[in-house]
Formats: sequence, C-alpha cells, structure tokens
Amino acid sequence: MVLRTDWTETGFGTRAIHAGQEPDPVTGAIMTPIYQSSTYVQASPGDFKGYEYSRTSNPTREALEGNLAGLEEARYARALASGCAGATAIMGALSAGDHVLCGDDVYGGTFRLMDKVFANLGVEFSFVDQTNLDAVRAALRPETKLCWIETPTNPTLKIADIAGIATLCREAQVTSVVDNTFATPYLQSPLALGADLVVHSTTKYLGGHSDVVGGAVVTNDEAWIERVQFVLNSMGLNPGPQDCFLTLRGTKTLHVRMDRHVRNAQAVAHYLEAHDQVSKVIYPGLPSHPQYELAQRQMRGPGGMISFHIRGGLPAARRFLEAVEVFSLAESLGGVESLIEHPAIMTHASVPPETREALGIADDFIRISVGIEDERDLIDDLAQALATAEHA
Ligand code: P1T
Repeated sequence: MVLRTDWTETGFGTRAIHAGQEPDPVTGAIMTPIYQSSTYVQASPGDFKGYEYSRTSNPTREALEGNLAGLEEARYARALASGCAGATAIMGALSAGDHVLCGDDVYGGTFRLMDKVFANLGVEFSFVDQTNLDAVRAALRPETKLCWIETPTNPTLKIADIAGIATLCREAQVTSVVDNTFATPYLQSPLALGADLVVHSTTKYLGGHSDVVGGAVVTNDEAWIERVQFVLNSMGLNPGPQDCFLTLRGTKTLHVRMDRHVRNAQAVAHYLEAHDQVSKVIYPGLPSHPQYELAQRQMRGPGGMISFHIRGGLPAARRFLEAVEVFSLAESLGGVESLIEHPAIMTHASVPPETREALGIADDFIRISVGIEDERDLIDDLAQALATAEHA
C-alpha cells in the first residue's frame, strides 16, 4: 500500500479516521501508540528526534493535534488538558488593560475563568447578547483584543452570526474566537465563516464517550498558534498521552455519532414541545427557535442539545430529574449516553443569579444532552418522568 499523509481533499469521515495519523514506523501498528514518556534521549546536547520533553510536545498528542486540525480543515491545532485549559491558553496571551467582548451566555466555567481569574489580572471583560450585531458593534472598544463567541450557547442555545461578528472583528482588528463545543466541526465550520480561532472542550462530542477530559485550540493563524503553544508550555496546560489516545479514538466516529445525536434530538424536541408539562422548548432545529433561520444557514444540523422549561418550578424539576431512568442526571454533555441536568444548580451555579434570571436560567430550566440510545426508550423515559413530576 501507499503511505498517504495528506487528507485535506477527503470527506469529513475519512479525515476523522485518518488525519494526523500514520502507521507506527517501527511496528506498523495502525493505532498511534500511547507514548507514555516524559522525556526523550538525545544523542548529543541539542541533537534529538523532534521531542525533548512531553510538556512541550509528545507524539501521541501530535497525532491528535493533526486529527483535530483535519476536522476543522485548519493548518494548526493544539490539544490541551481541558476545554478550560484551551480558554486559558488563549486568554493567557493577553495583557492587563486588554478588553475581551464575550457573549452573555457561556459555559459557567468559562465565565468564572474570565470573571474570577483573568479579571483579577487586569484583563477587562464585557458580556453582550451576541444575537444582536448592533450590540456587538457598540461594545467593541479600542482596547478590545478578543471577541469570545460561544454558539450555540450553553445552556440557552442562542445562535450568534459567526460570519457577521467575524466581519465586525476584522474591521476592528479584533481576534474572533468561537467555542465550537456544542456544534462540533461536523455541524459547523467557524474558520470557514471567518473566525480566527476555534476552541473546544474535547471532553464532549469529540471524545464522545464520557471517559476523558480535554480541550483544543485550532486556527490557520501561525502567530496565534505560536502564542498558544508558548502559554501551553509555560503554564503546563498539556494533556497526557493516554487522554490524547482516548480522544483520538473518539474523533474517529464523530460523524456517525453526530448523525444519530441530531436525529434523536429532533425527535425528543418535537415530543417535548407537544407536552402539556413543558412550557417552552429551546432547540435550534425547531422553527420556534428565535434564530432558526440562522441556524439552518450556519450549521449543517441543529446538534444534540435541548433546553426546556418544565411547569411547576423547582419542585417539579426536582421530581422530574429524580425520576429519569435512561437519562443520567449529571453535568457534561456530548457522550453516547443521554445526560440531563439543572443548569442553575449544577453547571451554571457560578453565573450571578441576576444574570441567570435575565437569561432565563431559572428553577424550571432543564438541559438535555441527547445521546445515541434508541429514540423510543428516550421518549418513554421522558414520558414516565414527566408523569411522575406532575402527579407527585
Ligand atoms: O470541562 P472542560 O473540558 O474544561 O470544558 C469547558 C467547557 C468549554 N466550553 C463549553 C461550551 C463547555 O460546555 C464546557 C464544559 N461544559 C460542561 C462541563 C457542561 O456540563 O456544560
């Protein structure tokens, strides 16, 4: 066979399986080995085979990075210890006095990192509703260095116009960053839409099996990847080789899993929207979603995340969440198993109560990560849990 190394012209599934990986040159092993080594022997000081120390680089990590770049059709990627480490690697390149313009609904841990860590170091943050391009334009300042876009947002699933915001940012010489965790590169291509950087929690759909925590930064910008590598290496944000191996095993089936996540989520969203116990469903694949048209245009599918409001407030929400059997009550998302959670008490507890209230992250608000189990079993489970919530 011919050893192929360039997968850029191939389809998504082919890239997911092959990009970044070659058979092991020593043994022919088809899977990149887990190079569980902290250091590498040098023949003479400074004479080494590309690797010096595993905080800086590691062959298993490099295979994952090549794969992640392939998925986003980008030139460069860095794998990191978590999604939060990815955000840290980007914001770690800023200086006191720089300003970051962020969406008003982001993962609670991303908000905490900005509000409780980088703000203390003198970086300034403001949070605006990025579904409104005029609000984004008005919030840009001369000191703005980054525009942080999460779309769809966690947990209210708002959709920001990536191309529109990226254009505003380019005019203002601001770097635009898209957290592509919820959509994944299978459903959304922020770099092709004009964004400068993509950040991921690979813990979620990319890993896909709820067995590893990881993150990534992906870009075509050489200066930015050098900054990210510098901060990664300086702050020690690197992932371990075993974790990289697991993430790489996950990415190979991303396209197959995402098709099923989307199909199941569509069915669950329609079921919930028709249910008397549910006052509102938020899913980018429903025409009732405020940015439905934008989602149809910008994404290749509406994803596997659904949020909804249950009638009966916190008591009903608690009864419902205690009654589920197929869905697991847990933080996180994007694994093969369906997860369900209460953002106000769980994932978004670090967001100030007044912000949560303004966004609708109230006591009756529930978030679902629809897994790839059988659709019938998921809907039956929601039906019995909603009945329990109503009748208790
Ligand atoms: O957990 P970590 O790998 O560090 O990723 C942080 C992160 C970043 N961006 C988004 C959009 C995320 O959803 C997350 C993590 N989110 C959860 C753990 C959650 O349950 O929402």
